[in-house]
Amino acid sequence: MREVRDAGRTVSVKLRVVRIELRHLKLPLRFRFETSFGAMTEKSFLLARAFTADGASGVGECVAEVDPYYLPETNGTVAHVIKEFLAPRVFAHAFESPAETDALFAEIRGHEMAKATLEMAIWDLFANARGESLATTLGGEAKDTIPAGVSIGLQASTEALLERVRIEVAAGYQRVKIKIKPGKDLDLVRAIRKEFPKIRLMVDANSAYTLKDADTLGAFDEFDLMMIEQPLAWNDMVEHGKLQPMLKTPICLDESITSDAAARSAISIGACRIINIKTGRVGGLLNSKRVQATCAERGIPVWCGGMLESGIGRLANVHLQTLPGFTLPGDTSASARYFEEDLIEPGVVVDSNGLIKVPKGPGLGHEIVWSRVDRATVHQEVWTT
Ligand code: OSB
Ligand code: MG
Repeated sequence: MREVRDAGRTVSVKLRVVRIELRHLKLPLRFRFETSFGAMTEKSFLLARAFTADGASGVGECVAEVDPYYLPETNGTVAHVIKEFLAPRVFAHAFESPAETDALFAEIRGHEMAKATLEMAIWDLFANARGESLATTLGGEAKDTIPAGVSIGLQASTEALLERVRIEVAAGYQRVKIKIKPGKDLDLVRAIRKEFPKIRLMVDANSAYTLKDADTLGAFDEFDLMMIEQPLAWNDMVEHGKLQPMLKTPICLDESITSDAAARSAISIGACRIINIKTGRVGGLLNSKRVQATCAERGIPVWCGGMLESGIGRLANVHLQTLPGFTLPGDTSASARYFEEDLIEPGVVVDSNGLIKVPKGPGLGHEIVWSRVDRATVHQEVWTT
């Protein structure tokens, strides 16, 4: 809700979205990012922009990919759902709070990434209209910095992986995560531990194992890992509940946590001891806040995951991490690791202590360079009321 001073009275003005742009962008990645489910050399993603009649705007980055190999949504399903189901509901509503998208979108099942895209644009629109930072609009704490970790993809050789770890540790990152898959797992961790016995280290399997691999997964216990991320199937919480008691290493769920309800279920059956929050995966910033609160009540640490976002989605992740409970370094790393030229100026920077500054200006707090966004845009659709 915006407030207008009128002869000393404060009059509330409801916010109406009158125009939505949905762009498809392609940005080359500085290096190939390989996981157990595939490899990426380019970031191909959707960007939504919501406008009010007086020209205020907000932007939302989508974390869906070209194919449904991480989770079921794709750029194609997101564009369809935004156009047919979400945008019409946003146009029909007068907003007093960005939290109202929750009820507006409630009857649409699933499609978390699509919902999160438009929801982020509306949070950013409110932050811009109020002249405050997204962290403030979200209700974050007055933190100046957040701790940064880094996610390293599968490499061609163990030596190549060690070289990447050396670079990231020297850069100051507070925690290193490596991707694993069957056959590329224990040997990698053993080699890293030999050279770096003390760094905060973890592995992410992206659902590449089954319960039959419990012995392999148990063998990680000797390496003092912070956690094993999503070892088993993306849609099987019960199996994680069987695996966790067999391991000393905490399991962290990523793919399996698509809502606050999923977080409650996972924790209640002991399927994990840590949760990775990704706004796109849980259906938005409000749901991210809910998952964070659920975890805080139950003593479960959370951290903010990443999806190789451009600077726009990356900054939203920075603001989200000002909420209480984000005590562990996340996967938000420096812009320059991913892109020759990010879409924001300045890019997200990580200092030698592994810290990222929380922007204090309105909205995302860094300039979005629209000429670069235009150059990266391969397709655009516009809808108006
Ligand atoms: O599982 O956390 C994951 C990237 C794409 C899809 C899934 C994941 C990731 C990452 C990269 O680990 C984190 C980042 O650097 O943004
Ligand atoms: Mg993960």
